[in-house]
Amino acid sequence: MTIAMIGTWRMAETGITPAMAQLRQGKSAGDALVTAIQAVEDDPFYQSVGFGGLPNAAGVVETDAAYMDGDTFQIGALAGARDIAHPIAVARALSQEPANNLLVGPGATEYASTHGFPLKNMLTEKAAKQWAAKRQELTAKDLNPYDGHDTVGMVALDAGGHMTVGTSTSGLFMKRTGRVGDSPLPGAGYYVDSTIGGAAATGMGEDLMKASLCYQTVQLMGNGLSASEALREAVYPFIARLAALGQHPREFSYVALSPSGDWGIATNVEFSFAVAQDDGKTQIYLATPNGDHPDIQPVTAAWLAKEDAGR
Ligand code: SD4
Repeated sequence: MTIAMIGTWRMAETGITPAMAQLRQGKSAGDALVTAIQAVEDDPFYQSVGFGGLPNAAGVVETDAAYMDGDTFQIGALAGARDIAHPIAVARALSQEPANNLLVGPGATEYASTHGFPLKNMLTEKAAKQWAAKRQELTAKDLNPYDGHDTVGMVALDAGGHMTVGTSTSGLFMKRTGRVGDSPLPGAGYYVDSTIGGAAATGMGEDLMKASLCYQTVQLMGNGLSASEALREAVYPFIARLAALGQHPREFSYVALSPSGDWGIATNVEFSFAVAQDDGKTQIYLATPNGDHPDIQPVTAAWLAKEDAGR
């Protein structure tokens, strides 16, 4: 049986590499997914996920995360959550509850603290400084505050053919308090069915949540399309539709994986992602949109050095 993982952005590699070692030892797709996403959450170098994530307009880090089991369709998610060190681990625990599967704000923090999950101030000094500088800049000029956002979204396949999907993000830099993106929303931010495959999204949540493109991608894969074909059919026509409605579509990027290890991506912006299969090493790729398909190249050493500069 094939084992595989795919994840959004360069940061996914940080988690996929140790998680693939676990899959090779026979660990489950659920354990591997949490290991992978937690590694990204713990790394303050990545400023859009977990510890070190960029804060909201009030200077507070609020996280969104989700976990889905492709065997059972159990879903757990949290939104606008504060002080939770490992949102993905809490999302997984919530997926095992019979109800109360999506918790927001203080409810999420209370659940984490009463169920033994570590609490932590997620704001680093570096992120606080960036917030102060951004606030000054925003008052001085009329700028779009919502840059500096990336979700880590991953799909995992274990040796037993089980699949999981997860997302974790601090959302948009300078978002309003309580703002929630697509990442905790099933169908829009993520979806997985172990008999068909899974998909996860990153980009501008306000646009991504206008359709359930992860769900649609999985259904199209179920109709026999490859991961790439399914994403192409789901994603690009929707972006075109938004444009036709005069809506100026913002960033849309997706990863998808099937139980045979077939993977694909779709994007309307330059987008990096990481993939690993069987005994192979984790490969980071860079995709550039080209009409209704991406051009995909392995990243160069120079690209990686630039991306990791300042680490
Ligand atoms: C959100 N989709 O909160 C997330 C952020 C993201 O690339 O993925 N940006 O809207």
